[in-house]
Amino acid sequence: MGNGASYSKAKTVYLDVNGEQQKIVFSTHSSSRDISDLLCVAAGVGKWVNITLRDQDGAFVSVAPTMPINTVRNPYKVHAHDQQRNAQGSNDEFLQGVMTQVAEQFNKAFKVQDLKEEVSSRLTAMERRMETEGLKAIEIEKCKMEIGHLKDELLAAKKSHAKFCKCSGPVVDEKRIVTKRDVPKYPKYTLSNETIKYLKKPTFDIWHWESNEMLCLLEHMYHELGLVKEFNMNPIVLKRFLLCVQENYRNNPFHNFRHCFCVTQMMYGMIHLCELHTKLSLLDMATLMTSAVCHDLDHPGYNNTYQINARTDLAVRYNDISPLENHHCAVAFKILSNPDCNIFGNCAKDEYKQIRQGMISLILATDMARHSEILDKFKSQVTGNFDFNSAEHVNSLKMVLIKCCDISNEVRPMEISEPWVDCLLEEYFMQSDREKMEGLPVAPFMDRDKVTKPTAQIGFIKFVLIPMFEVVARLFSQLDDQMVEPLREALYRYEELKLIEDSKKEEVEIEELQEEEDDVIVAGNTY
Ligand code: 0WF
Ligand code: ZN
Repeated sequence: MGNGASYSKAKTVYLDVNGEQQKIVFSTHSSSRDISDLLCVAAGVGKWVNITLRDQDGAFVSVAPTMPINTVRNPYKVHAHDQQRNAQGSNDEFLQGVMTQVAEQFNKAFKVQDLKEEVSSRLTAMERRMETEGLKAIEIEKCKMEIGHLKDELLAAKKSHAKFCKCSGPVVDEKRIVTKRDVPKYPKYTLSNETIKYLKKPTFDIWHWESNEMLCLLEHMYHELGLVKEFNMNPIVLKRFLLCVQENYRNNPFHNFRHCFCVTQMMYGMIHLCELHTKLSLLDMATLMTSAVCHDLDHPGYNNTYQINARTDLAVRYNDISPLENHHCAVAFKILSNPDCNIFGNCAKDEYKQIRQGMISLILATDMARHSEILDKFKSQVTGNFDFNSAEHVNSLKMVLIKCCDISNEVRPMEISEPWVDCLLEEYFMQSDREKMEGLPVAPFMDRDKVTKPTAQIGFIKFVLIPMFEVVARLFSQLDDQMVEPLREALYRYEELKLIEDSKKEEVEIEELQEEEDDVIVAGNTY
């Protein structure tokens, strides 16, 4: 079975730019906008310029990831139309460009929610551009009216789509959550004793299982920990709850259902490794496990910084305060509000209240912006005298535990952890490409031109992961061998990899310098 990463194909298209031959290479996952931007670079014009392509017969060629490839002998002729510069005189053309771009988005066959986010953020960017680039007031009004119409159309499209498809968009706005397929479609598996044993270890191969199998493993964990019995859960409701959770994770490169499974499996492993059942209540354990299962529900693949800077609906709804984590949590409770999926439906009112409070606290704690606040508090409790009878101390411990599990990939063996870095970088690059397109700030660690696997991981392991796991290991010394040591080994490996990368880079630089020097000598001899 594959590692879950989706790789795109590269396409090469040959161009004729005023008689000069050029080529562009793009991924089949690129957007039309990315390809347009590339064409602008190839044509040596600014990004505001509209580019059209014509083939040898003079026919227009669509600028899209699906565009037909050509050969070096039959390049597409590039025509640049500087609409923005002439905006005062040809505002209709500019508007036409805006409309075409948005219409293109309508034609894309992706989910309406993605479409909605994409179009709204593009519209916001265009609104900003119009205002900053000095169009006449009357023209701005005209553009805004068009944008208003587009937004209405989008809303109508969203509504008609929602009638047919239960799976689209954030579920919090819908009345009742239903799963697309009910439990009879969810096959029953018999787990081998070996699987049951390894499921408790950080070395468990999380790539080996397809979705239905992961559901079955999660179900096993609830039974094995005694949660089904303790909370009088209906086993079918548990199956339906997990199925509904799985359907509400999106297919992002990183923040997907397999990540949910990994975090929950690590939580299950830590519960066993630290023998938490001897220190915490079953209610705490149910809170830890269910928070892990729900912690990234409906993650859109773009982080809080993007949500806030792009002023998305989520950022507006949650006033820029942990918009994603608030959303994950709201979706979790929307799922639980359906009696068919409510695994805590048979709990006493007070128990449910405690579980709800605990889950909110834990899911919100996964916002990395709160990392130091949460870790510093826990460190001071551990440094003093950690009290397992104090609700405040135990709450801190649970917050740190979910944080550890959430970012624990590097604790796993290298063959298992490494593909996750590729998945995360794929997601980060999608965000930074979009930020560049929309004129938003880009974090260096997300920038495909700046980050490499070792540079991304070294700082993260050294300054975030090891210090956090070391503090938890002061309470549970067994974590030293099982978790802190593998992290040190991962750090060493990435440092070695960086040395190799640096020396390769140096070699290339020396070669380039040498070539430059040779050119100077040749030039010197010629003249
Ligand atoms: C790629 C790297 C990174 N590495 C991981 O193993 C990992 C696990 N979870 N996450 C990870 N990020 C993030 C997913 C969402 C939140 C956490 N990132 C971290 C970044 C590049 O670089 C740093 C380094 C130090 C401090 C802050 C960011
Ligand atoms: Zn997560």
